[in-house]
This record gives sequence, structure tokens and C-alpha cells, in this order.
Amino acid sequence: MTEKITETVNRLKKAKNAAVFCHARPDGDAIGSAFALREVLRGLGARAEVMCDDEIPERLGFLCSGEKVYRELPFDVDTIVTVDVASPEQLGSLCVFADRADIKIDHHAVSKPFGKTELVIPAASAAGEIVFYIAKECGMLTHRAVNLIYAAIVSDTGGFRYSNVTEDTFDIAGELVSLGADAAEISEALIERKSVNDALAAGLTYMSMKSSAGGKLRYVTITNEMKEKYSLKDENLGECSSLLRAIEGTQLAFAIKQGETKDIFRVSMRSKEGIDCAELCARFGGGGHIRAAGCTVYAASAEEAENMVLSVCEKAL
Ligand SMILES: [Mn+2]
Repeated sequence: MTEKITETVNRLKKAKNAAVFCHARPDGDAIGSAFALREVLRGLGARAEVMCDDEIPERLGFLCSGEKVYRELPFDVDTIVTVDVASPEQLGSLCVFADRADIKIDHHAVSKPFGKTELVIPAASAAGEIVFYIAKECGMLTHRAVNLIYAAIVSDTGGFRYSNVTEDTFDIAGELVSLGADAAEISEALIERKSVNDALAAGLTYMSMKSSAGGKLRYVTITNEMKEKYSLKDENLGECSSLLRAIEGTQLAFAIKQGETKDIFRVSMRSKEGIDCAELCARFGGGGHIRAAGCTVYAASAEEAENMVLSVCEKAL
């Protein structure tokens, strides 16, 4: 691995005008890693900007206040780097640049090859871990870079809680803290803090929750009427199914959100060990991971949609 890092660093050192791409709908790892890499490139004397198909989400604004991401090349580039991007599709409309990528830096286990060279380390909990090794080798662990990398790792590990956390994750985090990472502030902003609407969505989820199979199955259906009543947008409703899964005794949870027309229902499903959400969602033409998957159901009413998903889930238990 060390050789691969050195190889990447040598390539980065040749950059004069660089663009760092992260995936569309960026999360903390994408933004943290991309801006940290931009910091490294600038420290090496290159012009560098971050490219992304979507704006920086508001809750990540504290990491890069006043910064912008580009959707078009800001200048003639000689170096394109992608970070936290597993497949060209994840670049959204910027996927046309995938083949031009000089270096692909990623940590996803299922990663589609693209670009000219790759630095893929699936054991890394976050792309931020890989960027840490690069920044360290370049002697560019500035206060800014340290905070960005720390945030990337906190984001992808859910605050050091998920199964992707390794001894290396803690070693790196420890080193970042010793270099001055604002650990408590970053965790507060990324893990603890909720917007008022996110909090209302959580309240609505708990208050409207239904149970089946003695509490092994928990679910909620959020109609457009409910969304309007509390001024909730779909971005506030992303955690509903995870909140239900976290309740003691729950083995399977789903949240249904009515879509842009009243006959479309988006289902998000979460499970604990032993139940394959991806397989259940595939029956409705959806898919995803074993513990987290989704699908879209078409029904005349919310009740009908709920009953369709409910019967499949009850049989799975
Ligand atoms: Mn990531």
C-alpha cells in the first residue's frame, strides 16, 4: 500500500492545474476528502478546485464556509482526481469526466474501474483515511486538512460506530486529534446536531409508527398531507427507517414516503442480522444492500401501498 501512496503522491506533485471530483449528493466523506485533497494540491503549488454535481449540503457548510464546488472545469486542467467515487454514474452529470480521471481514490468494496490509475483501499473506513496517508506523505497535514479528514472519517463511520471501523481508523483519528482536529465540534455538527425539520421528522416517525409481529416489524407511512402539515421535505425523511430499526426488538423496519404524484410511494427498508432487505425490495423492482435497501411502489392509496409492503415483510419474519 505504501508504494501505491508514494506513486499517487508523485503523480500529484506533477499537477499544475487540478480538479478534484467527488460524487453527486455529497456526504461528509466526499466533501471532507475532496477539500482536504485540494488543500494538499494547493500546498504542493498547484491550482486546484473541487468539482461536484450538487452543492455542498448546508450541514457540511461549517467545514468549508464560503467555498464553492464547480460543475464546469474552472480552468484548463492537467490533472483530474476522483475521490470517494465508486463508479462513473456516481458523478451524476459529471460522469463524462470519468474516463479522463488520472487518479481514482476510493474505498468502496464494490468499485467499478475507470480512469487511468487507481488507488482503491477497501479496508479504509472512509476515503478520508486514504487522503490522510497522502497528506501525511506530502507533509500537508495542516489544521484545515486535519479537520476535513477527521470529518470525513466521522461521517462514514457514523461517529466511529459502524463495522467499517478498524484499528487503523482509531490510529489515524488519534493522530489527527494530536495534530489539533476539533473532534468534539465535528462530531456535534455531523452526528448530534439536527435541523428543526429533521427533529420534527423524527418525532412524526415515532408518533406515527405502527408495529407488527410483536414489534419485530416497525413501519411508518408519511403522506404528502403529513409532509405539508409540518413543512417537511424528503431530505428531512432520510432517517425514518433507521430510527425505527434502532428501537429495541425490531428486526425489520420500513418507511414509506408518498412521492411527487399521489400514486407513487418510495420505500426505504432497514434490517438487522438475518433479513435481506435487498431481496425484499427486489420484489418491487428495487435493490440495495442487505441491511439497507429501497424500492418504489405504485398504489391507489397510502393504505394500499402500506399493505403491499407489509405483507411481504410479515412473511419474511
Ligand atoms: Mn466514503
